[in-house]
Amino acid sequence: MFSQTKSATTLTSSVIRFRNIRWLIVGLVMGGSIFCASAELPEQIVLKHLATIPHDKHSYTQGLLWDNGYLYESAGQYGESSLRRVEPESGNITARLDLPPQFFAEGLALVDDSLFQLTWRENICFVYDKKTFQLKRRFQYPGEGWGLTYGGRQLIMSNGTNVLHFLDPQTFRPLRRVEVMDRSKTRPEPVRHLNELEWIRGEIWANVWLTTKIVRINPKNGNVIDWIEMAPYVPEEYRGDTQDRVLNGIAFDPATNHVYITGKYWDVIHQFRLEVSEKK
Ligand SMILES: [Ca+2]
Repeated sequence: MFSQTKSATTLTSSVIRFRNIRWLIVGLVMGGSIFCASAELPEQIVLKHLATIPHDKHSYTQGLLWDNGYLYESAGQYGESSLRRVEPESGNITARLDLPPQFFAEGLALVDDSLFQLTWRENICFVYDKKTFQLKRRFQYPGEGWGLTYGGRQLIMSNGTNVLHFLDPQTFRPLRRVEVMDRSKTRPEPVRHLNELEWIRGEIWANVWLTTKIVRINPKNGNVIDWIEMAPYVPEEYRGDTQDRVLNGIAFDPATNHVYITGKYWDVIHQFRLEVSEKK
């Protein structure tokens, strides 16, 4: 069952259309809401907290996505890695495939009826049938696999650096890459340790490893659009854990604009509604 929160809390941030100019974000924290403003703000977003869903605290979440009434999850660690279908109302796992112990599962993306699951240092992406979890094929790639999402035409993959690779889902061949840079600083800074990814309304949202922040990225040029501070939603007992139980896992349902956020070994998934409005 969903447990409704007594008072809705909102996270507010802003969409900025880039023209390679510097911009400014001013953040204010007032009464449980985070407000951001910038020099160019055609619209702003609000993440309104709706519910808290149970999550398997034995799942080292490395990938999360939403499809047709279910969450799909990739859980990592050697000897613990799996692919799961999760019923969001209850948190129950309705399908599960355990990987052989030599594989450390990572990011997860859905292309049509195929689930793509990365591995960390095994250089293999497994492709499964969405319904049966039957292995259909596998791809090899160089380097580490961290996060994965699908932008409608291309897969987007992170590898722990500040580089995102755009891949052909038919061949897994790299098509292009962008470097993710935060240009709000006096000197532009690379955003390293990009981890779990989610394609949301033409943007890439990414967890940043070992932080409580989600970064919103412009897929065209890699520029940071904005940051979302999720610290208020990190379970109290996990705060200060700088190794394992960190924020990781973003899923989006475009039909309802619901955003699902969790972390590794967390016992909760937070459900938000993404609201977009013109800047006043
Ligand atoms: Ca995701």
